[in-house]
Parts: sequence; structure tokens; C-alpha cells
Amino acid sequence: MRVYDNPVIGGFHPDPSVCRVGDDYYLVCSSFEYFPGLPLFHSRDLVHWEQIGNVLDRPGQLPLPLPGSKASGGLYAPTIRHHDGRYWVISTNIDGGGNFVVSAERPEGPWSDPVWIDLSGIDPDLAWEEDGTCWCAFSGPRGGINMARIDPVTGEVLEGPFRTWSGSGLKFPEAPHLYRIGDWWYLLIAEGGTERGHGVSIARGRSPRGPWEGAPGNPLLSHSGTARSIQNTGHADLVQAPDGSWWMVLLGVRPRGFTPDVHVLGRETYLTPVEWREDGWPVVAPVPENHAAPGGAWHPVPAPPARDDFDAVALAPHWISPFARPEASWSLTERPGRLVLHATGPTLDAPGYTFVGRRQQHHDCRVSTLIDPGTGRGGLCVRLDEAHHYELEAGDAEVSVVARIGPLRQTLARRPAPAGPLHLTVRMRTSDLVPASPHLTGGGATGPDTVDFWLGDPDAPDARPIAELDGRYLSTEVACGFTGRVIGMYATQGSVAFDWFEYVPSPTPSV
Ligand code: 6LW
Repeated sequence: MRVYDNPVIGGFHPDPSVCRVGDDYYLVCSSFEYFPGLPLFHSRDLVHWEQIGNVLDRPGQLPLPLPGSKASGGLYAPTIRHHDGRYWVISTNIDGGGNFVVSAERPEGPWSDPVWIDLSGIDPDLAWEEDGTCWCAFSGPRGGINMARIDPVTGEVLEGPFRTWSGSGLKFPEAPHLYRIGDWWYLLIAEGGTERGHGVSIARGRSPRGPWEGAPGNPLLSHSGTARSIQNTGHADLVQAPDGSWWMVLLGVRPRGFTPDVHVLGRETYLTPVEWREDGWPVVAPVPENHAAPGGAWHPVPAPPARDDFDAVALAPHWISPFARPEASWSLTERPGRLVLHATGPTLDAPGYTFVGRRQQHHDCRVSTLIDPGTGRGGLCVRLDEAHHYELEAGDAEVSVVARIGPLRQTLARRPAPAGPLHLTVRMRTSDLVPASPHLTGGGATGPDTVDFWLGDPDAPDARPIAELDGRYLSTEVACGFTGRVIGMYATQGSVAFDWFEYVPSPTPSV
């Protein structure tokens, strides 16, 4: 029996939505202030997911930088569906324009420019009746789940919006998805808020207009108040496999540290089975850390290479940049085999800087790069947002560790560095934790991990870190918002060349 491990897509991949076309599954996640936006994944078994692109990968598709956008702004929860031979994604640009639909003939794209829909709210869904009527359920601006009939081609609102079933009474009913299953219409929602009280609830009715009957025992699924290692479970989408089995993708987090525990990898994508009772209600067990895989063939996909040598003419789809990535700010051709970044902002403390990064997907990992700062300044940055980031910076014949935590910014250490290319490493470790609050009673309080910074190879015989920091301050609970850590290369002065970038997961000690 094949067993899969959760999360099926680790790192900051929240608000997953999935659809199946034949034997192929496609999944999109929210991406907030990052460009390209709305990462798109493909799978043949619901377990192994390969990022095949991003739905919004052309600066012209959305006004970028998103007007006035801030961290955790931008692109909120999407829904992906396949209807009438086309792929459809509906989402929300919270910083400008609101709800929009894009469509494509092929999932790899090209995806259309947005068709804007005059509905205010978030978490829009798409569902069609057999006669082609298209419904958009969404989380309304004054709370509650709303419904409207729309034309997804023109964006016209044909009817509504009107308020509909909104859960069992927990706060923040959101993330609605409408399904026709057998003789019933089902309305699946999230409620309780996307933190530790998150849950999934469901109702059914004979029409998209209702009336709706909430499932006995809603929320259908919640880890709230449990000792489970996976928390914040919610924001789900249902999909049926070719063998008739039903599955749910949803978001969750893996908190670390104590107490309180915090999460640093963002809200990740999880998979859990769904059973249907004789009485037509679904049953969803708590989200397992691992579980028997869906039936059918097992389709492993190639993991992104640990090292990117920047030999290609385009950046791989998992590379993301906050707010925008102006064409003039980066090049893979100026110095073939290197990523050259041109500074567009003097610090990482305000949007407008040059940064190319990838999501941190493992609690224990190390990131290295070979950087040639030339006469510029740049380095490696572990980022939550403009007020919560740690840097290992090279330039002016030194390397330095800089920490920005809320209103505080400090250069914690400097070390002379030779001219020419430098090997920089940042490690995230959940062992040897720096006590988060040594003054606390018991002294056992620790952050989620330790972040340490190195010039050269940490495994070299005489290696010693330049600095060591508590990772607590780069957690979502401290920084607030909807994202997780992104680790990347940046330039804040002149032009900086990166010969390669390496991301290597390390075995996580058992908790
Ligand atoms: C999303 C809402 C939520 O739109 O948080 O998890 C918002 N729930 O459904 C941002 O992810």
C-alpha cells in the first residue's frame, strides 16, 4: 500500500483549489504580493505535484506593482475549474480591481487578461448548472457567504448578489465552493478564521439558490483545540478521483516552538480522504500526517533541482519577487550562467527593491549562493515582509548580518570579506534552539527554529557562524499576514551577480 505524507505541497501555498480533467489534476494557490502570481500545479495522483507555471505571469495581466499593495495584499484565494473545454480561474486582487476571471485553452497557458467582475468580496468560486448558468459564491464584504449569477466571459453580474447559507455560526465564513453531487447541490465553506480556530463546514440543497440544510455536526473538519501537529485546517476544495473516491485539498500549518507555537512556512496544502455516508453527508477524518494514497497509478514528479546554476534563459516558475519584477531589474543573459540583479531600491524595508526568491518548504534547510557583489551590495534574505526579514549581505569588502524586526533594524555582525565571489549560507534549524525568552519561567520557551549565517561552508573544519538568530520573529504569528517565509537573492546597490543558488532540506529532528 502506497502512503503519502502531508503536506502534499509544502511551504507558503495557501487556499488551494483543485479540479480534475480526465486523469490530470490542476491546483492553484493564493500568492498575495508576489509576482508571478497564482502558482499552478499539475498532478496525476493528488500526491505528487509539479509546478507547471503561474496563472498570472505577464506584467500586463495585472497592474504591477499592484497599486499601493503591501505585504499580504494582492492576490487572494483563487478557484480553478474546467468547463466547456476551457480552464477557468477566478480570484481577487485585493489591492486593485477586486474580483476577476482569467481563462485558457490549456492549463500551461497562455491565460487571458483579467475579466473584471463587479462583485466586492473575496474567495470567489465558479460553478455551472447543466444549462450553462454560472454561479459565483464568494465571501461578502460585510461578512457572510454571498451568491451571484454571472457571465464569466464578459464579467457581467446577471443576478444578485444575495446572501446565502453562511456556516454554523463561527466567525469569518469564507472560501465557498459549490458542487453538484448526485441529486444534491453542496456548499462547502471555511469558518472560524484562518488561524487555530479554522474549520470546514458544509450544507446541501436542491438548488444553488438553496434553501440550505447545514450538515449535522458542522464543522465537518477542524483541528481546533487538538494536540495535532497540523493546525489551522480549513479553506478546502473537493475533487473526485477517476476511481470514484473523493478527496479534499485544504490549507494547514505545522507550528513549532513553545509557547505559543508559531508557523514559519506559511499555510501549506494538505490532502485528506472524504467518505460519503448513506444519508448523503460527507465524513472527513482529521487531516493525517500520512495516509494511504489514492488508488490508481503513482506518478512521482521531478523535484526542482537543489541547485539552480542560472544556465536557462528564463527563471523557473517557483522564483517569485515581492510586488513586481521589472524586466530591467534582472538578467540571465548579461553574464551567461549567472543571475544578475540590478538594485531598484536602497533597502528591503520598503517595496521597490530587487529580490528573487523561493518559498521555504522545510523546517530544516540551508540556502547557499555564490555571489559576486562587484561594487554593489546584495546577498541572501529570509523574508516575511518589509518589517520582518534577516539578511546576510555582501559588499564593500565585508559581509554583515542585518535583522529587521518590526520598527527595529540592527546590523548584528560584520566580517571582512575578500574581493571576488563569496560563498554565503543561511541555515534554518529546529535543533539547538536559541531560548526565545530565557527570562521566562521554566526557561523551556523556544522559538520555532534558529537561523544562522555563514561565510563559506558551515561544514568546513574551522567554520563558525557570523550570527545566530531566533526564527520566531520571522513567523506569521509575529509578522501577521497570510504568507510564509520566502528566501531569496537581492541587490540594494549597483549590480550583483549570483553564480548559483542552492536550497537543500536537512533531516528534521523528531519533535
Ligand atoms: C482567504 C480567506 C482565508 O481569502 O484567508 O484561509 C484569506 N482563509 O479564505 C487569505 O488567504
